[in-house]
Amino acid sequence: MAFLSLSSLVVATFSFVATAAPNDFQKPLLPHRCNNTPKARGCWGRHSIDTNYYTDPPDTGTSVHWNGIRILNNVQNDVVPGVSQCAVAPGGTFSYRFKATQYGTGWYHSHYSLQYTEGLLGPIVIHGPATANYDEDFGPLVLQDWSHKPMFTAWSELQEWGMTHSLDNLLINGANKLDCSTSNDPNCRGGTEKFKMVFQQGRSYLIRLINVAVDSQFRFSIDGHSLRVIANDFVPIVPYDTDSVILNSGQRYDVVVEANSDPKDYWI
Ligand SMILES: [Cu+2]
Repeated sequence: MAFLSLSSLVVATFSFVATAAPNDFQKPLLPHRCNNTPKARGCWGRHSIDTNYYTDPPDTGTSVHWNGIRILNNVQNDVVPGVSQCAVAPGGTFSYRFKATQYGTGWYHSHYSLQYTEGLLGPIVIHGPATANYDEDFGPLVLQDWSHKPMFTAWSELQEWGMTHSLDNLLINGANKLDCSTSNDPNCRGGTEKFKMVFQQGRSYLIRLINVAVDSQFRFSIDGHSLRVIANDFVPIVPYDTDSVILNSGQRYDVVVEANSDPKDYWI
């Protein structure tokens, strides 16, 4: 999680160490093979003219997008690998520098291939004024869809056979429960807990909703409570009350919830 305070910090710097995480789409790094010299042009470190890029995929880099953040006159920090920067090599570091000229709720995610669907993402809060009062800033609620099968595998199946893959679960701040006892999917992982938040009656809470899904739209609501919407993406808005908000991928809503119902459990 990354938090910036707009009043005290104008320039934000983020450093990321990119590592090649082994999973089923990446083979272990190939051993060093040869040097490229005037007399051996066919060699290029771990790769050569004989490298089969279908069976020996090149090392995976990364880059990190500051979703929704304005990167004015600062193209080299605008994250698109192969366009505004080279991908950060495995084990390498890269510092992004930008001016935080907006405030509110955002998120960052890998801008390289499908990495963010495997978890390379997180929320960003840039603190600033609000259009309505609240007692407590609860922080971000990251709404996510989750595939048991690695998305790289699902994507290559889609390319090869045109199979559609619907995602297996939905997560709030990385948590949800799933009963795998009736599933024949070997990738199913159960035994986990649902996300819970605890309110104190009479207090009001700012909740920062973020949809980071790859393939899902969310309608967010809390039974027995209404939501006072005070910001959308990085734009403060005139507050309005509603029972639910709809978020498409990448969108954020800041809502204030008053704990004014009977003290008991309510479904999110
Ligand atoms: Cu983005």
